[in-house]
Amino acid sequence: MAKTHSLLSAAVGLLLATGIAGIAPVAFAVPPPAVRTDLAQTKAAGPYAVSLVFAPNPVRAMRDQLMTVTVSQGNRPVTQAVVSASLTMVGMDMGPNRVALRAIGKGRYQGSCVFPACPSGGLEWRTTITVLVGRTKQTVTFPVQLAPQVR
Ligand SMILES: [Cu+2]
Repeated sequence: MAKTHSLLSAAVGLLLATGIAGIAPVAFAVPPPAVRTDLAQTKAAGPYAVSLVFAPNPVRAMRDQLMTVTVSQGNRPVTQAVVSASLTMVGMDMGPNRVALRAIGKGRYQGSCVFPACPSGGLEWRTTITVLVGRTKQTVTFPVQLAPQVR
């Protein structure tokens, strides 16, 4: 049984290898983004834990991207913050791109943004989140890897 199974595995493996080899130029020309924007990234910003997630995924230039930021302190949601975001391209000044997020409850803040298409084809961006609570401002920066443009 074990032998049959391993033979079957080998056959399936060969089929897969052949299949993958056949589409290799397409499958490997576009590597998956290094930064998973479908998973919430969480970082500390002063006393707060700030997480960021984008939808849809992967993030692409020139379309509306919903940004959801969650702010908590000691596992309790921070609901009274004023949260905004600033999008910057790594290595190039693409002009100011600020996003105001609105509170949607439970320490979550949401806004829509658009990453411009870079003439150089650069896909590496950063999102800097500003959390203002009272007069205290904290900022934290997350990497954002855009997926290549579909044409
Ligand atoms: Cu650029």
